[in-house]
Amino acid sequence: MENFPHTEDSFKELRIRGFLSRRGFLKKSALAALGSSFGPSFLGAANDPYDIIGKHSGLTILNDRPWNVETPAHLLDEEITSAERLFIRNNGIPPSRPDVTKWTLTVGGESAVREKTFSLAELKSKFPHHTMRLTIECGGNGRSEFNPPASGNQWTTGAVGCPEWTGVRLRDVLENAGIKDDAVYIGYYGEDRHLSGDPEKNSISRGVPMNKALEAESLIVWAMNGKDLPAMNGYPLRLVFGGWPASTSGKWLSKIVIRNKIHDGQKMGGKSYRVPCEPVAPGSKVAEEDMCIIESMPVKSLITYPQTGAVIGEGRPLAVRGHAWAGDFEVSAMDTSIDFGATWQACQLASPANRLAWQRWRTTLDFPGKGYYEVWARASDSRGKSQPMVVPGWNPKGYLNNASHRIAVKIV
Ligand SMILES: Nc1nc2c(c(=O)[nH]1)N[C@H]1C(S)=C(S)[C@@H](COP(=O)(O)O)O[C@H]1N2
Ligand SMILES: [Mo]
Repeated sequence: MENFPHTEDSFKELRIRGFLSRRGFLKKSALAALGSSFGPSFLGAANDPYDIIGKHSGLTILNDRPWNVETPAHLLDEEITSAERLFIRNNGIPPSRPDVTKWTLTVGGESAVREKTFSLAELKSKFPHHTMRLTIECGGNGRSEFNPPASGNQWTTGAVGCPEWTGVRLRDVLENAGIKDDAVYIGYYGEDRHLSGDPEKNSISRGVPMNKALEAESLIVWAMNGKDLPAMNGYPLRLVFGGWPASTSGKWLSKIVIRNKIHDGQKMGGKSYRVPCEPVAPGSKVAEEDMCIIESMPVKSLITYPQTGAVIGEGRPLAVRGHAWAGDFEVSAMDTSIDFGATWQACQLASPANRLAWQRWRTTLDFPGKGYYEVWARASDSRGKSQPMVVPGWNPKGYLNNASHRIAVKIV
């Protein structure tokens, strides 16, 4: 199988907007040039907060101060997303060279019975370890397709991944500090600094309601795929809440507060990670009090093989595959169409490795003859909700776009 010679020109409708923005394109070329002479991964000085050493050179850079980097769909084909391919979404300046022997996690807040502080060694020795695959997806993944456009990182489809995480249950740690009866929410604080450099300001401090915090899959982790967390993905400690906007999965974690009200940290209010409580017309102005916090993410899927632009010989069946996920729920059906949604064909769909892990789907497609085709993919969840074919629910910050993923295929 080969790729189209001029994919970017031939398939305007499938273009990746962020990649083609002049700023993004120049940066990517400069880095690619560096990468090609020194090896497959991005370069940088170890532990520089502006360094993304170890990341795959095929990732798409949306911003470098701070780093916001996404993964093209075909690079997400792995069953378990590798460290070098997991997207980066930074709101501030990550800590440089954290001394892990001195790193501590404090649990407190008005609804904690007592304040407790743990070293990493204590966390690892006091509580049972759990290893799980959990899907994290940025609430703004897919933002680039909204019209009128929404400000923020212009994610296409790649702010998602499903690595295997190892750590302790958040529940066990919260219970060790003691949870008062009036607890309703938890909030996190990380050791990254605000972009202004002001030490009084947090770059982000979000959280989840108690029922999500106490789930068996809600983890405080120090390892990803059996190794230390990558520097840009929260080393040495982070939260992971599978299926919820990944902004809840606090990185460089140093403090958790148990709250008697909805956590009011940085990026909990205003338009951040919130959508209109009632649907609004595209371009509407929405008052802050009419915005609701995003919880479980909607059902979604990706085609990870083949890469868009594949060229296939006539008469040859094409094996197609990808992943599907559905927030707090399970994906129950997966279908593909090669005729722009006129007809659909059911795919094979695997069970998740554990709750809140993405699910592998596969199918084999036969094309009726030569020409241009698109493969469209549509996942449905256990509640009967499916992915829409068009960009759903315009909202001021461009969250929750779960429109069907499409790739172009040419039969010759
Ligand atoms: N401390 C801290 N935690 C954070 C962030 C951050 O900027 N600082 N970004 C959040 C957002 S918006 C997302 S989408 C995820 C991204 O996780 P990743 O960079 O490991 O992919 O981290 C979340 N946790
Ligand atoms: Mo995010």
